[in-house]
Amino acid sequence: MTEPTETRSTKITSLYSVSHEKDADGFISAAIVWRYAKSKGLRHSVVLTDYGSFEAVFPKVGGFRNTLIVVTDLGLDENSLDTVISSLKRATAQGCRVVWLDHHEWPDRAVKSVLSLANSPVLRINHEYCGAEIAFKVLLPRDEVCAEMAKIAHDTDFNIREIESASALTDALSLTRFAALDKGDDLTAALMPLLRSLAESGMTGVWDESGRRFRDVLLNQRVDSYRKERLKKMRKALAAHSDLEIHGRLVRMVEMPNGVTTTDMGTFVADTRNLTIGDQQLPVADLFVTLSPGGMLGFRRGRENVLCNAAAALFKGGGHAYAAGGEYGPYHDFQAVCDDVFSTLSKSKEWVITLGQESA
Ligand SMILES: [Mn+2]
Repeated sequence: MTEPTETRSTKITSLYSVSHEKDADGFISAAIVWRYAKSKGLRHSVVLTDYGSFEAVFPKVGGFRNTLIVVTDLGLDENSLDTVISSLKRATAQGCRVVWLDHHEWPDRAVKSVLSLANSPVLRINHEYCGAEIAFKVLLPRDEVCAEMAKIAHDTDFNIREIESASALTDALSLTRFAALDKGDDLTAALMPLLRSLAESGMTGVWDESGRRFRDVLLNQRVDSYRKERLKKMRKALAAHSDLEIHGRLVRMVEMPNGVTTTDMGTFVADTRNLTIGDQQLPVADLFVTLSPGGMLGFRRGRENVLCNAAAALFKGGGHAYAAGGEYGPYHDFQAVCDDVFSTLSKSKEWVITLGQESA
């Protein structure tokens, strides 16, 4: 790749970073991009966003000049393609250059549209790595601080959970996000102090490895109480679960409490130690379905005998075989939704992996 800061006719003077607000991967990607901007002496600004909010971010970019626009850990789908591309076209006509680094699924049309932008756009999509690993490899492959952060992002993005600081950072981001949503605060602003420390000094800037705690005492306390509260909520939600065996697979539905992520709930119910309710021991479900307060459905699996994405496709959604999301819509009665979801799942066998197909 030619240096992103050089274009034929103009000199890039600043960098605008757009990254995923949802998790540690997007957050760490933003920290890596920030370090890159610093290393090149570029003025830097950043916005964290999510799918469905591109319309609030990209049109602004259309007014930029001589700016390197770096998008990380976000895919471009059909829904927002036209808005995003028309803004980027205006930007590149004014001397901007686009670098887009991601690991999600992209429709062909989106790939072609980004690659057809002026000023030699860089587009790297690789499903083997998380977003932060790609940012590290492409932008600052010799930076030790970025190397460590990319490892941490990998641990949380692939839900490996072997690195304590990775889980802690994920929880710190979740609690800040839930608090910002609650108060109507701007999330990028709420996360800026943490992001700045991370970009400046890497993980050691925010996390004390020997004390196994955040350096920010208040943040550390907030993470502790968030975890206690979350555990209580998850236990309560699980106690009110609804089970049904469909096509020989145990399907379990749980109503998501506020302030808990689907990934956390999915990890909680996959661990048999959490499945004792009173003197009853629940089996791990094959397919696990969460219903969020807004009527969104999450799909996770306890065994590799079901396809989460195929189940989610029955509810206007999709994703991976091991994790997917769909939509139910507004609801009042949890049990009525369960009956409805169970009935839809009974009518299709697409989501069931039958014997002999399991390795496929
Ligand atoms: Mn990611």
